[in-house]
Amino acid sequence: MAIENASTQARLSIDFLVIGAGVSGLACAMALRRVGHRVVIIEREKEIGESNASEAVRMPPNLSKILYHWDLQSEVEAFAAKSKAIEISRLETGVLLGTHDWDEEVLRETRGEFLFAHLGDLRKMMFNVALCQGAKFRLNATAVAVDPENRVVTLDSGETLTADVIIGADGVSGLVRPILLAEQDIAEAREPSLCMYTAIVPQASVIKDSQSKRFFEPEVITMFSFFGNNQCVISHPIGGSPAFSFCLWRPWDNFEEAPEHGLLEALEHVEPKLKKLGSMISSSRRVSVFEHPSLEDWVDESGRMIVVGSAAHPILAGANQYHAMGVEDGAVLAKLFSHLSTESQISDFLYAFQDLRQPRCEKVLASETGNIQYMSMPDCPDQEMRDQGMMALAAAGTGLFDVAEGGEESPQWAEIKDIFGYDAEDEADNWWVSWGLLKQRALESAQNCGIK
Ligand SMILES: *[C@@H]1O[C@H](CO)[C@@H](O)[C@H](O)[C@H]1NC(C)=O
Ligand SMILES: *[C@@H]1O[C@H](CO)[C@@H](O)[C@H](O)[C@H]1NC(C)=O
Ligand SMILES: *[C@H]1O[C@H](CO)[C@@H](O)[C@H](O)[C@H]1NC(C)=O
Repeated sequence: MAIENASTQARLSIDFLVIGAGVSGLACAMALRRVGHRVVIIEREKEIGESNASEAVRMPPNLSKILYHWDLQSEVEAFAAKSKAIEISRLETGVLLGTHDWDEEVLRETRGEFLFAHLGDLRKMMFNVALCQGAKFRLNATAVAVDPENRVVTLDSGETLTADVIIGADGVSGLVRPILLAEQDIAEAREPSLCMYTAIVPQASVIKDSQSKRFFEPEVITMFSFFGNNQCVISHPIGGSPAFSFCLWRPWDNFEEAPEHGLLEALEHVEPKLKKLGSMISSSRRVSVFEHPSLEDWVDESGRMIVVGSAAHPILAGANQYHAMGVEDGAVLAKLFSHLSTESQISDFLYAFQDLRQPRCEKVLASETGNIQYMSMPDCPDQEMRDQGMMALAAAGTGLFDVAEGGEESPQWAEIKDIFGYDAEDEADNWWVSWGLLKQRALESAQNCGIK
């Protein structure tokens, strides 16, 4: 496995303790090992990826770009399907609103690819790489208490672990986020606004059916997006053990106890091909989507504990950027800590991490929330305008996000370029050059002058 490539090694190596081996925790572990820090990861699962084996993950160009930069292109290609296009239709009628081919512009400009896979496959790959890089895993272990002041984590077995920095990568309902919320007197959200139904259908069932098999053209892996009245669907093939992913958002409903009824109700009036696909779903998950309050401080009062991934900046479930934000977090954190040379920089770097990541994550959250609202706009004059506009582009043979002849770039396209093209590691380098380096020089010259 090719995991080594030239990256700056930190002059001072320290110990990180990561709580949670989800995508963000694993990304932190991989990235920090690459720059020479020691990492221990605590994970409740006995085997990485076992509980997420049948969940789909969409890896937008920002995410794939980082993994490629870490020399993992062939590992990723072994289990991911490359998306070539997006197709948008009305959910109720199947009327085509527009299409767009990704490969030309997006991929050239963003240096990544849009990939679809099983979440379990992605996590297993990241786990294996982190293990080869020397990260230490404590599987089948649950963190039950954290003492940030003394940097001690207690496991369910009673054992305690210590480190220089604790990273809370344990999600929105984990152990670490509530500690930060409490320090800041912020109440967690209780009222769900949306729910998401998600399911995976085996490829064999889909291609056996004459109506559904068009969803599965191996030559052109397409993301099918359905805009409906108050609900919307994103569906696409996924690589690895070939399957088809189905994701539906609708206003929060009362079917928590019996999700199959909620999905049936949601699919009652959808176009026939999708309805057929829905009938092949044997088990689905229903996820409540909350609008979480934003954490003001991602770094705990001790200056030695930080949150990443959805523990820091929860994005609505199923969003394209859900896992990408966690991988970006790992890339930025490690880029900063590659410059570590004295202990006093540790909390500076953690605060710098927050400064770099918070505005980006807020922008992405707003964009992703806006996308779901745009896709599930209730039938109304604005919705008609949206659909007419898209159909006019399609009739003119223009891709949805293309600049029309003599026209201006569409706002959606400008936003997609901005979100997909962000270079997490460049951002961290810029910070180091402008601020970190300045401070380090000041520190060194103070030391040279004998000032402490
Ligand atoms: C992975 O599985 C666990 C356990 O079932 C679940 O709590 C978690 O939400 C899943 N992860 C994602 C990203 O859905
Ligand atoms: C996991 O941990 C529990 C106790 O915490 C133990 O009983 C069980 O045998 C462990 N399972 C494995 C596979 O190690
Ligand atoms: C994601 O891609 C967009 C568009 O290319 C880009 O602007 C953004 O910086 C990328 N994000 C990351 C974290 O690389």
